[in-house]
Amino acid sequence: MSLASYISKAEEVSSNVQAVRRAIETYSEVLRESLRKYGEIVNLRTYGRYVFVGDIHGSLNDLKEILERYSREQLARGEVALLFLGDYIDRGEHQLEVLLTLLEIKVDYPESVFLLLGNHEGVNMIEPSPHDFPDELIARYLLRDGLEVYRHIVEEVFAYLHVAAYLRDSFLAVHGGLPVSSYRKAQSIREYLLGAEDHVVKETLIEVLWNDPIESNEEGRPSPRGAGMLFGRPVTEWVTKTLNVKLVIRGHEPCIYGYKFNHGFRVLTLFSRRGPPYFNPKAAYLDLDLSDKNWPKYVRETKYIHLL
Ligand SMILES: [Mn+2]
Repeated sequence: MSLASYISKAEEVSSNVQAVRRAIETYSEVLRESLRKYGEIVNLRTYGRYVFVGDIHGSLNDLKEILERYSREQLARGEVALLFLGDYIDRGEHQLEVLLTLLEIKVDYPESVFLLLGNHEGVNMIEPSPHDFPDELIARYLLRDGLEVYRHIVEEVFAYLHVAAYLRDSFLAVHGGLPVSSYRKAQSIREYLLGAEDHVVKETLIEVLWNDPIESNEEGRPSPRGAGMLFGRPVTEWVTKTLNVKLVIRGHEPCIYGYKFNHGFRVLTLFSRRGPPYFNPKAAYLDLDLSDKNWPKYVRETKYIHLL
């Protein structure tokens, strides 16, 4: 059965505020367990297919088109792992349904589905980028219940999302980009992405969620977004060499064709929703088969990039 069937489950849950409250408790338990088992930086199996999906921003139609192409059986057998790169909410018309659909799939297949944190999924230590998610919830459940559901989602769901996915010799996936401040200093991937071995440094996490690549030989410069940095080619060079990865996969930036490459095909951006307010005519996701030894070449040739 296609994964798009989870959309009707999400619609059913969202139609009743009590059902949403109960579902959030279940999601929170499943996400906490995933975080306990895999850590902030998910390290997965070294074989099989990985499907990377970029920003959805509340676009249920685009998500549906992607989910229709995969089945519950593929997740159950561990043939396919789904990695979502964050920014499920903000701006779209069906932010809650998008979020609930992904969480329902996670509940059923916790070892085959991973949700990364986006800059819009603000956790307690980071102010969410101004987003209209509370407005959607208030319009649906009215002021008191709407704000309560919002608070529960931030504290019980967003707080337990993974920050990155990493597979040595293969890829590193984050929402925004590569931090400039911890580059060349860090002794481990955790220190590089989270700032320290035993806690999370807010400034470094902000960079992971907000940074964008820039085609430049400088290390970095402040981002015009007002948060995070633009990271240059030397940062990508250091990361691919030191952390031993061939490809950095990230979302965060709208692209006309749904994807773009930077830094000599070593940074791939995926944007997986179409239309206003970004007006990109195409959206894209990546279906990577790691059993194929030539996968980096096929990614460059866009053989593994699928368009909507
Ligand atoms: Mn973003």
